[in-house]
Amino acid sequence: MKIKVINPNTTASMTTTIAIAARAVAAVSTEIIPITSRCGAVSIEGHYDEAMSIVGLVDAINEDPVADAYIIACFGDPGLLAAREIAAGPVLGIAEAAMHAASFVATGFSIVTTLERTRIIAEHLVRDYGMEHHCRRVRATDIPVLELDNPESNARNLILAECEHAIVEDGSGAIVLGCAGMADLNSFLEDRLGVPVIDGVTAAVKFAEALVSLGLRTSKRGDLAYPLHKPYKGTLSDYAPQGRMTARMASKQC
Ligand code: 2AL
Repeated sequence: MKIKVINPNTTASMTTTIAIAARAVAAVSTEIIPITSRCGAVSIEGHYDEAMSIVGLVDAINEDPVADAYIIACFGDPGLLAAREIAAGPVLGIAEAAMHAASFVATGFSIVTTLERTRIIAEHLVRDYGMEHHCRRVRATDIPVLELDNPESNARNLILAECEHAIVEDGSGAIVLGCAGMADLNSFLEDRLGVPVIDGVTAAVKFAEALVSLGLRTSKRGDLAYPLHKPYKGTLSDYAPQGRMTARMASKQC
């Protein structure tokens, strides 16, 4: 099966980190197709960055080849429901996947993320996903997303320290990593913390494989039906829904 793993920010080196993590857990028969968004912010750290990332995400879903499943590799899960509207196969957000995985292996988990503002966004997601009973606390490290990619930064030690606080102070039995750029930290952290550490990229790959193997696709009944055919005006006119076939959208990428 083919799984597109879409980094909705425009930093290719982060996509490389994400792709390595995804391929490390994928089945031999799974082809991971990593995609870096062609337009938008270099890192996604707020509501505006998220909103602006959705056009690039739509392009990535629509471009060839068609995949069996899609993963939005950003912890805000930007555009998740819009992506489900346009895709036939399952679409998973890494925050959603990680929280569900954590809820299977611990009665309480903490999320350790980047900036204070993304901490608040993650709290919204906890509520949206009905995870309030499982998530004990969302913690920020004040590390900008691109610093995770900088080998000179002290990011991994700061994240380790915050995870240690989470285990002791929150009484959490598992840690959810709150950024796709942390996808390479799993074993470093797990070796030192002694609790399950869940990165959403790898969790989403395994859930996507399971859903595809079960023959499950995105429901096209109700609000996840393909978008209604209608004109769009201005700079988004090329993104007007064409019904099921989105070839025109695919040929007019941002
Ligand atoms: C993210 C992420 O996963 N990628 C990105 O650019 N921003 N999320 C975050 N919470 O920092």
